[in-house]
Amino acid sequence: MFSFLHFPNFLKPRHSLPLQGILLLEEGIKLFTPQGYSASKNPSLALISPPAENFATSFSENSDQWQPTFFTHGSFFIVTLSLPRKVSLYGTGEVRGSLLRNGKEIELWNTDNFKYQRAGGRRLYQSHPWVLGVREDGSSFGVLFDTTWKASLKTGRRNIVFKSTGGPCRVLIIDRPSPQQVLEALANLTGKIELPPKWALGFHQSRYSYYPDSHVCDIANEYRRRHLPCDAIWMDIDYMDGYRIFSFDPNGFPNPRAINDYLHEHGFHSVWMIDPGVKVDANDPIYQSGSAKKVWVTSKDGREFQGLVWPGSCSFPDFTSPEVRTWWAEHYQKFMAQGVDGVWNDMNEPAVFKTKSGTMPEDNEHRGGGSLPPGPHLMYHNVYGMLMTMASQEGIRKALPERRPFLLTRSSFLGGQRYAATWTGDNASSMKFLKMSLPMSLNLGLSGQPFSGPDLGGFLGKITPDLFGKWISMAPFFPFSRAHTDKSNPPREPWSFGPTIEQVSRTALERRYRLLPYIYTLAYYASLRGDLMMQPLFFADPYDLALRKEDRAFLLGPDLLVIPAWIKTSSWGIKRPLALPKGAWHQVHLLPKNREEDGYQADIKLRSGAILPLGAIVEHSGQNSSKLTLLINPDKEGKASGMLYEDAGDGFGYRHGEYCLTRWEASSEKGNLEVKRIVQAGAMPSSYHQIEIQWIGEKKETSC
Ligand code: NBV
Repeated sequence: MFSFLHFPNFLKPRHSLPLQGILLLEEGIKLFTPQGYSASKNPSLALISPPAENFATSFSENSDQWQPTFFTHGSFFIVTLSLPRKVSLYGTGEVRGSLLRNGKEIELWNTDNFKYQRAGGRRLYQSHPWVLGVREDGSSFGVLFDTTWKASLKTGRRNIVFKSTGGPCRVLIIDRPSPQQVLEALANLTGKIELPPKWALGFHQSRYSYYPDSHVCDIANEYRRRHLPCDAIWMDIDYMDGYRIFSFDPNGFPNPRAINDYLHEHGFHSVWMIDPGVKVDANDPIYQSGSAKKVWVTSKDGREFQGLVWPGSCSFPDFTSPEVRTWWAEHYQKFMAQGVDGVWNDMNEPAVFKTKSGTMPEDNEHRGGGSLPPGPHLMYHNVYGMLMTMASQEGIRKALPERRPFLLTRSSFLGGQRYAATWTGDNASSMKFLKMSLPMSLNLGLSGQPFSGPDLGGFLGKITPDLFGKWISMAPFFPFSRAHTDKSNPPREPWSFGPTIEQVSRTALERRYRLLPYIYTLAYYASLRGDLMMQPLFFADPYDLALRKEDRAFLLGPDLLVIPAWIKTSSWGIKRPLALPKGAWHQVHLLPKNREEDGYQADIKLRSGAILPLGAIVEHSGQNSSKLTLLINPDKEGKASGMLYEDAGDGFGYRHGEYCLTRWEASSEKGNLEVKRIVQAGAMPSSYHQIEIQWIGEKKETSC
């Protein structure tokens, strides 16, 4: 059963552990503490403010209540929780496979997992010890196993079994009337995303690697020359000098400031990669200062641990220590001063080459500090990436205090959304991976991380023009929208596949930019309340059981239903009929109909009663247009409403009122349409002066 956590103690007896206390954190949120739990052996990194240990003493005698049971089995700690009948399970983080997580087994051990092949894909780059349950009646619960140790999670028919290599840990259960409310509570407990700069919500072009710097400029030029919208170009590891982090290759990237200036002049932002491994090199300033400050993770015998990664032998900063995080953060000062806009943290599981485990030994030692105790790698491995992003975010923030940080990470943990957006690692260029990318981002959202997306096009393997067309047709809808590919592949930019696919790409990218005012509003609500940007279909109607396992279509925010064209045209097609939410969802077009009918673009439908704000077609998010289109789908009473968030697109002025939150209300009475603009909050005037109304249904007189 638990192949991953070997069972030398298989024959050992189980010992049940009594409950020490139940703490009611707020109505419907309970924290269960087993006997033997100790915060110093099981620090919480998921929760923003973990309740102090001694609070959990209000022992409850009520054994009728639904609660977890705790055991020890040899050296393992086990939690089981019985499940209600016909429950639908979700979450469990970044996982391959279907949206519905019933009957799955996953391993919580962050793993560099090329093509998701290792361990059958049961463990990937991130760990989320979290399950979301939706009962038959639509009410919902969430279970958070509050531990960072290596563990496994099994969602059986009758119960959930969580098995950890750490000692007794606390379990938190949230019970709410709907899944949306459970996720709002999860966001309050584990944190929300930072409001991203607007450019980060545009389209991104990446490759491993654009080299030398002139290649970066060529890509930027082609995008503009061909009028293909794009906001950012990404620099992968080859920009570095011998893969030394925070350095630039003197031949290929002698003047990074000039490249960044060039990109900025042409309306692009730049994102540059930083890995955790520091080359063991007495002449490298990062290694020198790190060694002087003794920042490295050590082996069991107390000696500096070294492992192979891109630069050769590397040492690894021990991000569990606040002093080490501050040391790390300081390096961003000089780096960001080169005009770097965003940072990409890769390989931070951490990946270590030529080892059986793919990472550092489990008995390596971390020093901890602040609220974190010292502990073995077995305890800190799963949060190594998240602690790295915590330090990176601090560094970017200090280096550019007037700008919103943008950081992308491969490895993370429950709560990691506080520090970075994420992508789903090294996927492949196949239909299978394209299909899988939808439930992957959906389940990341259902685990508290709303800002994610896959490598569009797929990272590994060959691609046909047709398959690229299918991938790029999804660019409008993933919260994080970036095309990326491996080194061994020929060019993968939209124009590399001939004029037909270039036009398909243009249509897809223009659709994203038309949707940008809506997507930005969704990001605002994700940062404010923890709302999901990309949502599963069952959010539209948690009572409709037919929607519970549908993962071929999805929602973008609450108002747009997206049905990929490829589910109709490929062998992934409709083997079982697509389950769609009931109600008058109306098909809408963002561009002239004939352009959208190219056989690749997804159908999109607007919820009855919704108003969708659309921007003009621009080539990047910094290009201003004062024209806003409101697409209105009135309900049976002829009414509709929608929200629109606007601000400067970057900086923190919005925290002091420099934003504009508008509620649009539309009604139709006796043949007269009325559209009202109600400024709900914020002191900034709207930047939209020209409002175009598109009323779905008959054409009528409009006043605005
Ligand atoms: O830095 C190179 C790649 C990167 O392009 C990719 O996105 C990461 O997931 N990186 C992994 C290391 C090498 C992969 C073969």
